Amino acid sequence: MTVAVCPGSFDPFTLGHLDVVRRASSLFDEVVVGVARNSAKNALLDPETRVRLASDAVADLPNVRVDVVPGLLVDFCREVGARAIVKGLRGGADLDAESPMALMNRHLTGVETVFVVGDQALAHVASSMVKDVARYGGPIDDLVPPGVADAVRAALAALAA
Ligand code: COD
Repeated sequence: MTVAVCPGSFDPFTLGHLDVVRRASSLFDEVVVGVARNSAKNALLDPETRVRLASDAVADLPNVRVDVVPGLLVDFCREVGARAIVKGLRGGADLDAESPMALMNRHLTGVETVFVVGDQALAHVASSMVKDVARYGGPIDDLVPPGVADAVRAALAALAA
């Protein structure tokens, strides 16, 4: 059985992420969506909320589950028996950002990274932009799976209170 990990901050989980996970689920027997910490980013949503929202979004994919990555991604991959990490590309900038991570992860344990090109119709969708649009009261409901927009607005409101 081939297992792959789809990692990300997922702060929040978007339709772009869902597109990548769907593609991975058609390539591997089992896919574990790994909610991880990116030390370069300050998360808006807590890990439990990110796991819940991602789990709801992938509920119709029987070979996909969601879990927290507590530390290094390569350790998590080893723990779940993953042969590959799957990442999504929106364009050249993503490849530039992802290549050093893929090389570092391979250096650490030999795990390979597989890149899938995402749906061009979602190439503008990024968690950071979704949060920014929401922060200024813009509509984000058609950029994220059901339930995510409300959670983002609630977290932003709590931050402002
Ligand atoms: N279309 C296609 N792909 C997309 C889209 C879209 N619209 N939106 C996002 N993606 C892809 C991104 O390119 C990325 O591959 C993935 O989805 C996740 O994106 P984010 O933004 O949620 O997650 P990142 O980039 O912040 O994730 C970085 C990690 C958390 C995976 C990384 O920091 C990590 O591995 N952390 C764990 C600790 C560790 O091992 N660090 C060393 C890493 S070398």
